[in-house]
Amino acid sequence: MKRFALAALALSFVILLAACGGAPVEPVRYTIDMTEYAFNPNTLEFKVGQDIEITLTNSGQLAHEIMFGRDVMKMNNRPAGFQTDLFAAGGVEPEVVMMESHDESGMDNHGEEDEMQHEGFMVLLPKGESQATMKFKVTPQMAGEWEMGCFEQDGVHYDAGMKGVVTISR
Ligand SMILES: [Cu+2]
Repeated sequence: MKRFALAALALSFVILLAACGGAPVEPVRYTIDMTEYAFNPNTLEFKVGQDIEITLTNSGQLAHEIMFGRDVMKMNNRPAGFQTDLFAAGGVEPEVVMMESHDESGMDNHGEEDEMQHEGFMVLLPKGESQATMKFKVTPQMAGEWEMGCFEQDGVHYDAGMKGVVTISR
C-alpha cells in the first residue's frame, strides 16, 4: 500500500515536470500599492530573463508615481529622480496600461514641469482608485541593485520614505 502511494506520487511528479516543461512561461506577478508615503511591498526580486507584470494601485489620498533607477539626482537640492534609469540601462520599454475610475488619464497628468524634473520611465497614478499594469522582460544589463521611488511634491514623498529596493539577479 505504502509502495503504491509512493509510486503514484513519483508518477504525478513526473507528469507535473512534463507539464511545466512544455507550457509557456507565466510572468512573475507583483502588486505594489502606493500610499502616504510608502510602497507595499518595498522590496522586489527579479531574475534576468523573467517576464514581469506589476500591477500598481494607489490607495492613498494623493497622487503617487513610481520610478526605477539608481543614484538619486537633486534639483534645487531636492530629490528629483534617478540619474540612471533602470529601463534605459536595460534597453527596455515597459508596456503600461492605465485603468482608472477618473476621467483624466495619469499619462496626461504629467505637467510640463514634471516632465522636466522626472527623467526616465515613470508611472503616475492620480489620487483615487487608479490602477496601472506594467509589463517588461528583465534583460542581462538590468542585473544588480536598484531602487524604486516616488518623487512627487518636490521630493517630499521620497524623503518621507516612499522608496524601495529592487534586486535583480542573474
Ligand atoms: Cu508618492
